[in-house]
Amino acid sequence: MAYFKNIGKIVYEGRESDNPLAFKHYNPQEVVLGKTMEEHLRFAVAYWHTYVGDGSDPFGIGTAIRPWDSLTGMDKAKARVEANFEFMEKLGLPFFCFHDRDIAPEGETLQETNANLDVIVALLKDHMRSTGKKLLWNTANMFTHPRYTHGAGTTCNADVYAYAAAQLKKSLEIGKELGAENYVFWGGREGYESLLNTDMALELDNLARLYRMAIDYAKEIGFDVQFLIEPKPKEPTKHQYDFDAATTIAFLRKYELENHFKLNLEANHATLAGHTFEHEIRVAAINGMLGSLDANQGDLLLGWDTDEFPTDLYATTLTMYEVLKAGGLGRGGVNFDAKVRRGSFEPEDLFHAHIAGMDAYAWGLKAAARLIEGKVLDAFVEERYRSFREGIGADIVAGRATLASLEQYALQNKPIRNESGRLERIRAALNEAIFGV
Ligand code: XUL
Ligand code: CO
Repeated sequence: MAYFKNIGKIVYEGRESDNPLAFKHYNPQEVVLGKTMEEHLRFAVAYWHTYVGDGSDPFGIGTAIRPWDSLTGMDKAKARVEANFEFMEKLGLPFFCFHDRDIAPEGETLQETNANLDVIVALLKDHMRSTGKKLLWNTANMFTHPRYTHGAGTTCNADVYAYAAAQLKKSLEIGKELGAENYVFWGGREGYESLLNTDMALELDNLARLYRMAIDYAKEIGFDVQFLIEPKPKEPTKHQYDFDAATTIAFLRKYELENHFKLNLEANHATLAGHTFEHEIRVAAINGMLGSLDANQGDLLLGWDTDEFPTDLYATTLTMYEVLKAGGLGRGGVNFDAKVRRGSFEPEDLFHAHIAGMDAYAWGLKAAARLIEGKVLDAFVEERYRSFREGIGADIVAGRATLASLEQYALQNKPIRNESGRLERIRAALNEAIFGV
């Protein structure tokens, strides 16, 4: 059955096209810097926003009109599976991502919940086999249900911790069954409201213990997966433990877990942390921890996670620049962890939103390739740091310098001369790379 009856296959028609249901920039087979766009971008649809989200907000109930609205329970879950593959096929999306609770409803007991999951996972597997679509990552939702009010891996209640572990175990089994490329941990309620009632050291130790159990179990069942942690500074808790890339890397190193994890970075989480997305990607990349991207954008006028579809070309260009410089996303991809606005309630809007995001990323990829091919930034940065390639700078980089040798140099040095950083000239060049004709 077709759920999106009025929409056909979305194809690349190029810049001249005025068809809103066509790609103007995303041309999957077009080669950019030696790889096709499809290979670079590895786009994924986020099950939760696209099939489960209903447009509700703290002030109003859902507005979304969806073709499966009349169904409930497992019938609705099955309809969403069908809709997912139709949607991916029509948009040419190679991957999808989900939380366990997105795909199947919770039952009265954990046994019943797991049985619901088994039915849907079998259905997903059939469709994946017949369509060739793949699972970029799955995860366990350990934050929505009231049992997780004090957290999951960082809860104060050992019974809740055990429940979370059971849920995680099942999710790893699902990941293996569906051949997931990655498994994501986003610390939904892994954080705290107030130190007045919190044992931070115990909570962090316990979180690391849960990660260790996941590594051991994946090994035990032969699940060849890349584990990812998704940093976020706040929301839902006031202080999320995985605040940003740097904090998360420090946590992983403390517990000697760094070789088992990479990061799943999200644009809106970066801005909530007071960083740009490209900052977070660079921090991950220079630490060998760039895993995957959750593509969206926030609103700088708002202090919460608005999860808008990414349309800002400066941001997508600088994002893809960082990705290309880091050597690509490997097993990761570009997952649209993004939702249509509450006022964009028609099924057709889901297509417009993904087309906008895919085109913005394709544009960003092409502009980033122009920056790299023209050595626009590289040439300047190379020149800017040239003092570290000769003389005293080369000594510093080689580790030959000491405070005494540097003092000796500084004492006899001529007056120091700095050079302009030329940021405005560089920004103009960036504009040319993005918009130049
Ligand atoms: C929440 C968020 C999650 C994760 C997966 O802000 O980004 O959807 O991506 O749990
Ligand atoms: Co996310």
